[in-house]
Amino acid sequence: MAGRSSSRRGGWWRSAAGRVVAGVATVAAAAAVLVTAPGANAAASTLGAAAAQSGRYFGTAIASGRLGDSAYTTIAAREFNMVTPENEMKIDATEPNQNQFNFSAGDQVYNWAVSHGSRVRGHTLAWHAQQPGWMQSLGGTALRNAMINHIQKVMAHYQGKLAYWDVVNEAFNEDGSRRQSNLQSTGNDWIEVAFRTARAADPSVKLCYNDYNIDNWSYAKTQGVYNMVRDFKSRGVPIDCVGLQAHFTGGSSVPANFQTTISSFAALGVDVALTEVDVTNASTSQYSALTQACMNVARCVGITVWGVRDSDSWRSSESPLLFDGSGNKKAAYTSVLNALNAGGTTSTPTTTPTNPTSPTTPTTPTTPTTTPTTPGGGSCTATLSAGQAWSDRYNLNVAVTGSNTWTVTMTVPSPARISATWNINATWPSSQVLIAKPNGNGNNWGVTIQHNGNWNWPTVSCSVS
Ligand code: 9MR
Repeated sequence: MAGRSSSRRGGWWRSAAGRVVAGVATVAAAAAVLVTAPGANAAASTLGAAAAQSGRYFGTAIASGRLGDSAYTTIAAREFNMVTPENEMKIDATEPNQNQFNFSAGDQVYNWAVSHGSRVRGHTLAWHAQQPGWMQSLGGTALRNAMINHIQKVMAHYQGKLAYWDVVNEAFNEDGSRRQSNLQSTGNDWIEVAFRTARAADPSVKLCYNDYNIDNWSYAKTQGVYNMVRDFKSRGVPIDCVGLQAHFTGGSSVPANFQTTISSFAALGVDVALTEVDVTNASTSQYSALTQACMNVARCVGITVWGVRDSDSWRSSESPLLFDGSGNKKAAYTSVLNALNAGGTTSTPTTTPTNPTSPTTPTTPTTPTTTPTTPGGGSCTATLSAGQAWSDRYNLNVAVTGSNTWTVTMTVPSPARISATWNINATWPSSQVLIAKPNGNGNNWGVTIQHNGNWNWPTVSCSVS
């Protein structure tokens, strides 16, 4: 399956040599790729394949207890290419007695997933709920140490095997403040300690914060989580992704500003995923709207529905999933599949969507990259290379060498606009100019550029501060 990060890191169409000359060759290669941009493909016939056309995944929660049900596993194996264990990697499942670990159910789901070509999202390492009894009765330093030990041991077991880990789950109140819990009582820094512990335990996996009711951009809880992620990025606390659970059940529905929420988190330099989607009565319009919102944000990496059939759902009375109890595809399935096949757009689709035009060879690119300067005696170099491209936008990877205290100024040619960045602290002197500084996550970062018809690459200059 097409991993978003692997395509971004570049493999087959990224310049091997980088630097100025190679950059021109890279643009030519990008033109070839655009022929196969999502809208130009024949429609894919499963959710996973349709999502993979744009480098995304489409996942489901899997319950180990249902793996003996062949109707269930047939659908799951056919349609999905990401699996979240619904309960099997939670704290009560993996550490039922203190420092005695049990990975049997988690491994069962993991092994089923990978043997069917799926990747796995780990869920979840630190949470106020589903704590085993021994943990519920701990507090203070003993609990803090137990949390650290739990993260270390569970992540060691799955080291190098998972795509994402929900490191911390549901730590905020509806008003945007921190949820009171035994973990919160160990000190407000418990979340960042969890993330730092997680990074050290397995540097290969992307580390996520996951929560519900953070879909509406103007909601206090959304802002509370956003401010935490922004703070973490600014201080170098390792966080790679935010999961919007997107449970549009129990009276909530997809907000009109959902895409704004996704793009705002993405602009902080994290992946965004919809991690536990379900919708009351599987409204086709809401399912297509939430899918479209993800498709429209380059860094929305995938969608996971919280179960296979309605009968598998934690809220089965609301029939919120894409397959009915008999395993038939529902109308919502088709609306999601169509949205995945259509690819992303930057504007609201009309009733008669047009195929995105495959651009012809980009016009002469501005010579990309490298303007080393030497203020204060140091120098640095910023090298651009092509990332993934779509009909309306493309990613550029930036590698800075020569210094760890760099400032890169990137200027995009009008009417192109930078729509997302990752792994930097960004400031914006104007809509065309980005000033990038390190955010503590190294010297490789990137941008998504809405080209608006101008495929010329931005110019960059690098200085040492
Ligand atoms: O779907 C899960 C259900 O089987 C469990 O009983 C429940 C226990 O807390 O957790 C459900 O999954 C939750 C997920 O782990 C976190 N977000 C909310 C989900 C639905 O409650």
